[in-house]
Amino acid sequence: MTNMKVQLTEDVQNAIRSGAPVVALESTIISHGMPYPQNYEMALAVESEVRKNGATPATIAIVNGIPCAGLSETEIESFAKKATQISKVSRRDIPIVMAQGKDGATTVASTMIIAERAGISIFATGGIGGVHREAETTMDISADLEELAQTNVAVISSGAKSILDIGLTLEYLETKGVPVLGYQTAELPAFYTRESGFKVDTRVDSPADVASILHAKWSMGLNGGVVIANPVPQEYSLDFKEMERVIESALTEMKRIGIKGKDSTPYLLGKVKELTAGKSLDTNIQLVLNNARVAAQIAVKFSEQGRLM
Ligand code: PSU
Ligand code: MN
Repeated sequence: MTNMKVQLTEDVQNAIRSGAPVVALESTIISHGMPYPQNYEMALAVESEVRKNGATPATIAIVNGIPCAGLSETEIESFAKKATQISKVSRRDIPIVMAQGKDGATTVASTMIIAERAGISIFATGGIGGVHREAETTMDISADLEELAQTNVAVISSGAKSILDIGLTLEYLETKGVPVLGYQTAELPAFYTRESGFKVDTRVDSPADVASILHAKWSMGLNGGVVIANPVPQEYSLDFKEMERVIESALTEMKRIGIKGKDSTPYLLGKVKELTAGKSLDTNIQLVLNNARVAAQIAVKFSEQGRLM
């Protein structure tokens, strides 16, 4: 579905028109996921990684009320510098930020929406939102999951952080009919670590095999996304037990000071970073780069196979 409401940069528009590979990237990770200047450097490095692997990057955000696919370096810098002054925009916030003519950093959910409207099928990020721990009482379930249930975009991530209940997140995705593929792994990674103790639905070993699954799903009219879980490279993975301890203490602190709603995820991410003395930031950057690389390779195969159909 294409829609005139999304503004494209010239290179993104040319790539989409000609059916060339394009990879969407989100902006919440820039404004709310990492500090400046690492967020700015990360955003540019990720775009360059996508290009090196044969695809066109399209960083997605709402700029002055306009949903955009493809940002200039100056725009990326502004999203990186203004950081949390820019609102975090998920599905429910899109119409408000558009009508008010403001800037918005897009989450996985809203990036998927804008990517789909622009005609982009492949999207790389760090981690997806999910069912939070104790969601049975808080009802805190990320809008990312509902988006994956209905919007036709494949999301390459390093799984879900264990700030979430990974088991419940997988149950939710199963109910909603969202395939969870492990890229060269049978185990779902837990963002900072290659292990989580949970299995994926299917292990897939090559970009071409992932692309075939995407074409099969969408050509059958099975609407919705696909989660492709790509583990952090071994040399950057952190210790599972140590991360569990850090996350437990971040969760306890969050409960104590009463943070809720859309502020939960950014709070937990910041606290984890603080408690690991920045070690988690380096891991975060490396896994995003790795996801961008694999996403570009999948986009190349997805586009090649699309031409043969
Ligand atoms: N997980 C991360 N890094 C992030 C996010 C999640 O490891 O930056 C961001 C993504 O933009 C994701 C959003 O879509 O948080 C989920 O927020 P919420 O739980 O409020 O839906
Ligand atoms: Mn939430």
